[in-house]
Amino acid sequence: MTARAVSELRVLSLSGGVGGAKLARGLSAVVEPGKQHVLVNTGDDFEHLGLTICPDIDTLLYTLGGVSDTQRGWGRASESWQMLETLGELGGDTWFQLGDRDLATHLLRSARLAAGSDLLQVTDELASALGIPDRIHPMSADTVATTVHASEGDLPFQHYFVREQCRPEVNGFSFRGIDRATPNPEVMAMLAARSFDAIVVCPSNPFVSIDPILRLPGLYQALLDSGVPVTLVSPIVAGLAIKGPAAKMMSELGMPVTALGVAQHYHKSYPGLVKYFVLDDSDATLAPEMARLGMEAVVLPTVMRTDDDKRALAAGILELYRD
Ligand code: FO1
Repeated sequence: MTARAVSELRVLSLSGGVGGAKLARGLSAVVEPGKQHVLVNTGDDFEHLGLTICPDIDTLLYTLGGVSDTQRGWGRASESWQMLETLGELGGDTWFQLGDRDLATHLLRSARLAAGSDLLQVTDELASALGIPDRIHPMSADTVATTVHASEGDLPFQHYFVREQCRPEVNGFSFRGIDRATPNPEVMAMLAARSFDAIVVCPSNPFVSIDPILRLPGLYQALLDSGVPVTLVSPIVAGLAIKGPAAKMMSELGMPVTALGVAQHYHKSYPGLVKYFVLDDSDATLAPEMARLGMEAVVLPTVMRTDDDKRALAAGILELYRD
């Protein structure tokens, strides 16, 4: 069998948040147009000011569309804030910052949903409007809402993450509606048809970005049955989360705040799922520990500052899948 070019590989990536979107952008640059399918978390979604807001979908849309604010990681570049400023003057809620350009996405999505489209259709429409060559698949068309169990009570995800700035101490999470939610049917059909050559879990928050996806009824089993080796990129590098509250959450949950702690979480929650565990160069000494968890450690530079970094990490991962 001639070794297939990395660019021809059909990739399923699982993503949520800013870190995940960065690797998805790297994968998009390495494979041919349409070869990457991104299964994205919707547990962060919420209704706000009468609008349906889908932050992880939008972070992915803007990042893959090349229009994201790369400094913040979320929202659009060249943004203005006239609506938000006026909303504040009128006494509206401004804790969740909605830029003028970003608002167009929320208005269009909310209007389409109100007119009877589902989240999968609306996301396809937005992705093609942004000229994105990859397919972006919301994890489900059904509503799944992440609740953070914190010292001061239960908080909807965006209240925890944005309004409270991740300050509350967490002791667990739940995903309202997940038991009744149907995993994205197109992705499930592609898994059953063995349509993927590579499956990559991006360096996203394990608890609030990846768990909501993997906990959807039947998805974990479908990944196992697909016969495709799964690669997971650690979101913890040298004991720190590159962005977001993953390290703080791990510490509050009593887990070791290391890449090994991440591997142990996935080994316990999803036995047999992860074949390749990607460690950053700075964590290379942890490699031997991975074998004990039935995982093969792969050491690569995983901190993505530039588009070249993203592409290099994506290429390094996909090398694992060439025949
Ligand atoms: N994150 C913040 O920390 N503050 C915000 O005001 C904020 C607004 C916002 C608006 C649209 C959007 O798509 C994302 C936004 N985010 C904001 C990020 C959002 O909280 C995401 O849930 C995180 O990226 C984690 O996934």
